[in-house]
Amino acid sequence: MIITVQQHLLQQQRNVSEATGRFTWLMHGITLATKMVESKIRSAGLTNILGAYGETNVQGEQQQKLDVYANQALLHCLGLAEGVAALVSEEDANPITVDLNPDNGKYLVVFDPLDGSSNIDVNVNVGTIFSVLRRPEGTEANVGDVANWALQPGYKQVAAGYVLYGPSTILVYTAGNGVFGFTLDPSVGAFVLTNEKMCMPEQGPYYSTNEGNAHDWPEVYREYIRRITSGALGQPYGGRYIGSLVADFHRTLHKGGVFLYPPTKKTPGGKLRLLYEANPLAFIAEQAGGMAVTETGRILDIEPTSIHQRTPFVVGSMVEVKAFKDLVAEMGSK
Ligand code: P6P
Repeated sequence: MIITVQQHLLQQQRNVSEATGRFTWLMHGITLATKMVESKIRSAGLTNILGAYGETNVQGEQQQKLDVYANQALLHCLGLAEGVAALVSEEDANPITVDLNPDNGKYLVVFDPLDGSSNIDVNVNVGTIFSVLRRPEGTEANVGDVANWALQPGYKQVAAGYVLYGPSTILVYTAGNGVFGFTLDPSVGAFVLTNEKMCMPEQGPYYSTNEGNAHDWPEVYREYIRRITSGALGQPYGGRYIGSLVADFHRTLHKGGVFLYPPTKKTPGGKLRLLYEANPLAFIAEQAGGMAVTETGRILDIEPTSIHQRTPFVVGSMVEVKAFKDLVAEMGSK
């Protein structure tokens, strides 16, 4: 007997007293948009949807055609969803307002429409990442304030999730009551529940990072990789790096281990974005029994100062991430 994501959300909604159905509508917007993206990705090699779009985004990155399509799909579907006040996209410099009426617009959705899109031309997994925030209490319908509404620490997220477009298309999300996994069943065109209460193993077999940057890392990161690969945590480690954040994270969630993107001289504040990459994945990691930190503390405690800000990112199993925190303390105390 299958349970679709819509049925799951309606069941969950019954357990949440103040749920008004707006959250369920919002999640419908996300699942519909990602099914549209999935359909485009599946036929990417056969239609003229691959390659560069010919413009750069606010990050200064060359937009791929599928980046633009995914962004438009999410803006369209979430723009129709009840309860959405505004949207923040990795592809757009400023937030997009939807319904600023305080009686209707209760949520902000922050998303990376298609992360890792540079991998599409070589047929490697890509993903959509999203984070749901409550509109701050007492905010007036003032367009100029909307960007500030999104500047909330990650522990305030209402929900977070991702869709991984791989051999199968999966949706993983949390609303603070555990992590749930769904698989798109093409025969019915619905995400069906395939993993209840996903848990990250306490320790795992892999470390995952771009070691091509190691010469540029702060010393503590080099020492950390030296230690875990020399057996300091009581076992050998294999290296796995796909270069597509959602795929590297999903493997870490399932198998355990650690993923890290340290600061480099080129990106001293880190490469990954706080609001729509690190925060949503950190929320999922913690809900699954893992951890997510920087050298200075918990990812979810960072007070954001701009909607596109970046952060160093160390996420994974309790054993590996705690070992990183202990090393930072050990080296910091030297
Ligand atoms: P690098 C993809 O461009 C991305 O934003 C993430 O998906 C991925 O984890 C990271 O960058 C890869 O970066 O510098 O290793 O190519």
